[in-house]
Amino acid sequence: MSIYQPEKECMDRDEIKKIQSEKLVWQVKRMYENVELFRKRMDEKGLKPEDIKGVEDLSKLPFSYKQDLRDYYPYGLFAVPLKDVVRIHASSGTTGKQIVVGYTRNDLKIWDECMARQLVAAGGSDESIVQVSYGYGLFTGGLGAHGGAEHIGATVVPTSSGNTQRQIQTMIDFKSTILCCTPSYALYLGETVEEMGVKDKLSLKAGVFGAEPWTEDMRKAIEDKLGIKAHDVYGLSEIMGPGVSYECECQKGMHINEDNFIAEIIDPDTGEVLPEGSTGELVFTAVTKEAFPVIRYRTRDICSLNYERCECGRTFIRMNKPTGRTDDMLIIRGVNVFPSQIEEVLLRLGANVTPNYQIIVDRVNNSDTLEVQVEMSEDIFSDDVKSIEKIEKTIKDNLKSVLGLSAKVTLVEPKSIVRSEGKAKRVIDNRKL
Ligand code: DLL
Repeated sequence: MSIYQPEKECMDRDEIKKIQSEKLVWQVKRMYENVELFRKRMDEKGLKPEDIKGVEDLSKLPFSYKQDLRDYYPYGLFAVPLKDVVRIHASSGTTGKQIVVGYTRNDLKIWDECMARQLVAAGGSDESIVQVSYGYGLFTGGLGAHGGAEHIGATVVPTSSGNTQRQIQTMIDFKSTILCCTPSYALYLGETVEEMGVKDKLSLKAGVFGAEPWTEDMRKAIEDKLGIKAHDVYGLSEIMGPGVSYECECQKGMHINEDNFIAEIIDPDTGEVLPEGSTGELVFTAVTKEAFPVIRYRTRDICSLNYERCECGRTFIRMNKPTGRTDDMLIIRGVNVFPSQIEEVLLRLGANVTPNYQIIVDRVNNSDTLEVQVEMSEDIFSDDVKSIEKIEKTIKDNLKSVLGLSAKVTLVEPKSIVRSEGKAKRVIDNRKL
């Protein structure tokens, strides 16, 4: 396997630290000048940009949170004028309002480079035919993978997600060699390939899968069904999108693109930085991002970092697969869903339903399913099937427009959802991970 930018990906650790320090000092200064919230938080801590001299001072800096993006929606945290922003992406917030991120031309170049490193680590080159079956649009998956593939000169097949049988026919006819999509979609594609009996017609060699948690068992199943090597890729919109970290041929954790992102593991309750190798909340500082930079961003992902040298020769540290989250965000078919978004829809619809609801997530035929059970109000409770169906449809349509996902909606009798004496347990997640 080759390495896309060995001069960067295999840099001496001292060199990485030096670069991170220089860029951090630059980033803190410009954010202090341009981002009101950051300046306010620095002032509250009695910190001036001059107090930050390098990575050793990182832990002095204030954290940033998903809530900040909501409070400063849409553009309030940008560090450049909008005329310098060439792309916007967005992702689910905790309520109906999305969180918005922006990129300058240079940000896109860096993103392309990071994703290019992933694709080359998966065996990609200018001879590859890369089928991008992540969703295109405000979600970062489609255009993120697309940019990386073009960057290495590969031939991109931008199918986006869905239309599974046609997707497979395209894969066969266009001789796609690398597949990029969510692992659950990869598995679904693999099963459909089996059903269609066309595995021997595929030219696929590798896959780059991420945007949601997946297990080693799932990896084996995907590799087996599609006859490929499956690589894990991690990222989040707030930091960049896919390619914040990437898995090499060793398949033992994802190398963090440390020339752009500094990772820390903290105790989610106290905010203390934990010793090397500990499991805790992953925090990122984006030192090169121009349009939407973040310092010490709380990802809410739980994982650990691996500082051991990797056999592939890359010197960037690796993050292990995230094992969970510190918040209640669910990832359903690759889409981020907060229970509060569902609650908001129900409250908005008012009288016919009560805010007593239960979210049931499951995996059927390797595809995630979402069911929302909602209690009817006493007034509407009747045997009139037509009106019940109408209400169910209204809720379903509203959920679809807010979440971007189809959910099964079932109205249940008043007082039939189990009441809790403590915190309501709104979510039943039956997926085995
Ligand atoms: O999911 C970006 C992405 C697109 C990553 C395509 C990889 C491939 P968001 O929609 O903002 O961005 O969701 C970010 O998804 O905080 C994690 O909880 C989860 N996540 C992303 N990649 C992985 C992964 C994209 N490889 C959130 N393993 C993150 C586990 C992942 N969880």
